[in-house]
Amino acid sequence: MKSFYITTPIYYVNGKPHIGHSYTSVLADMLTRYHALEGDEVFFLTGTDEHGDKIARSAEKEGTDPQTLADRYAKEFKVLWDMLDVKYSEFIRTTDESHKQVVQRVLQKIYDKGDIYFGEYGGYYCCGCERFYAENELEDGICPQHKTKPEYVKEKNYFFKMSRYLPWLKEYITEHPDFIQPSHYRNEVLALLQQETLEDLCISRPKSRLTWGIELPFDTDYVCYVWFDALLNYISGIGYPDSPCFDTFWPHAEHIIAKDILKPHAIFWPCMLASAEIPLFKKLYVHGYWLSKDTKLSKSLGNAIDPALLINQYGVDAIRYFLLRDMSFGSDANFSLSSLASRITAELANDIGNLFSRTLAMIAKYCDSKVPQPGQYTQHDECIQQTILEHIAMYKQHCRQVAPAKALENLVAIASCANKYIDANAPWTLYKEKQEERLATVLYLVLEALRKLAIALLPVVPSTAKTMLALLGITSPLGITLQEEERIWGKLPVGTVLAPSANLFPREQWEKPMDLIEVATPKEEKTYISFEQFSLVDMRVGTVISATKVENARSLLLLHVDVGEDNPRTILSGIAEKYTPTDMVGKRVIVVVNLQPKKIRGIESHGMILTVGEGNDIYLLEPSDVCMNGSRIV
Ligand code: ME8
Repeated sequence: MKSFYITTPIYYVNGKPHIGHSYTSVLADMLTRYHALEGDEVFFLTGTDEHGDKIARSAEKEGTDPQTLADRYAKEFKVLWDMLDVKYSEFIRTTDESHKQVVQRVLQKIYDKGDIYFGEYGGYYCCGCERFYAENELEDGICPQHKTKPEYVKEKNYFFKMSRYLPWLKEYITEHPDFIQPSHYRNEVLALLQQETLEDLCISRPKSRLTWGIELPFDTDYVCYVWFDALLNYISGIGYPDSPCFDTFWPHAEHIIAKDILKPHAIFWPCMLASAEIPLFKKLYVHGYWLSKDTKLSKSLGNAIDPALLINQYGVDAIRYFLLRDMSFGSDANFSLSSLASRITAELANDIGNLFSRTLAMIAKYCDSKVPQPGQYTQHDECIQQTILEHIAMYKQHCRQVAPAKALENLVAIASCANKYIDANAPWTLYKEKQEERLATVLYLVLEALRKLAIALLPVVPSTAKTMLALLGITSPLGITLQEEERIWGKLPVGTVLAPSANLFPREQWEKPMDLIEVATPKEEKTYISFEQFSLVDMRVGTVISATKVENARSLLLLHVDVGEDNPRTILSGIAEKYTPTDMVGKRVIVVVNLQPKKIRGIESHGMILTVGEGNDIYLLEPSDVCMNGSRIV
């Protein structure tokens, strides 16, 4: 029995999952289901990346602690994976105790062998990416991913001697052309390795700046850099170092990621493994971005689409199918509701759905709802049979090579081949002319094509494919396999009683009014509130009387604001990356005064200052000078 181990990135817990995350996870799920149908022993690992600056800052901004934030979003991911029928073997969270132990163990091992040293470093730090940038990597001083200005940070830290392993890595990637796929990403990595600007990797953060991380086992004043911690999930999640599961699956590890995190996976991770004397993973598969109007869908850019709304409108299988079918693996794809609707209408409803319903209707009408006994195949029949077998073989090859869109192309081709075969052979005429044997042969051939199609669709649209199989009289999952399906023909037993008809992809579902779905598009992401609800928000004009920085909280200022009451209000505001205390004194602000008081860092905050943006790109909303303190905003 072969083993198959697939991973997705572990996602950050600073926001809800969107279509981009859904794509990677649905793809990993499809491949897992595919390999299981091939008889392989499978393991699918996914999870959440919960430490680091980004999460600490998000928690601070939301007025909560990082663990609570992580718990909330880890749950959101799990709920979505359930909705999307994504069946992982293990969901790892980097705050799991077992993961922390693995991280500390590996750090100690690398430290003991002399691959970690202490030094000083200055660089441009992008919190969104959780990494330092060299000046020449920035575009006009701006992070190319997040379009924000990184801050210059200089501090003493621990460094991993990555440079020691780079020549080996370059040679390995050169000699193993399949290691990183598709090949343009491999070339990108080789170009990076060629530049020789790669430095050792800073793998710590001083606790004076960040406490939300795994403590270094050799210096308790520091926590581990989040990427070093996160990448190790791929081995801690299967029980490194001594679980049999690790021995079984690690040699077969295949990672799926998008191009945003190519460098950590293609460079940091192999070097970390080499240093820790752990064998390299098998493959790295890199896909492009889902875009909305040519811009990457992302939490931080605020244009993310809520998959739950799409699932409610179109059904889970239609969404899975669309994602896998519409992105050519390795390239970017544009997400739009019109491409979604046209793809699923054309292929799921028309080609595949229609084929099922018309065939079953004919079996009911002409064959008493039973699988007929075929007669002799003509040369044309044999040719069609051969074409279908070839499509199954190609489908399997594309699945093994992680080319989902191409794999699905082969399945659509089976449906269209069968539809054309029906049209060419006109079973309704054969029935009228009482050519019973020919009628039975034609319909049997189509039913066998349907059986193969349904099995091959199991990894893609699991619940619809199960329904398809049930319609064909195959109700038990036992014995369903894809093995040999590119060679054998005629497994559908003659005499099986079939369902009279089927409406597998009810088009009314996605042709109903689009209002619901419009809510999911970026600009109108939120649902409406009533006028009465809005009028409950009490916003007042105020003036900042005093301002101080909150200790150990990078983004927080403690303000006292006069909002026309007897005493100034104490308000904590996450604006310290943009505004200094001196900037703030005397500033006119708009304050939500009836927000429930909240304790942050031991200080109770009694209101919220209105701002636009985030991080160091945040701006205060300032009222006109003529407005008195305490005036209500209506
Ligand atoms: O990077 N198109 O987490 P993350 C396609 N925690 N895929 C997308 C996408 C888009 N627009 N947006 C996100 C992290 N993805 C780290 C990973 S792994 C050890 C640590 C998918 O929440 C895609 O798989 O930012 C991408 O690589 C991943 O989500 C990034 O998720």
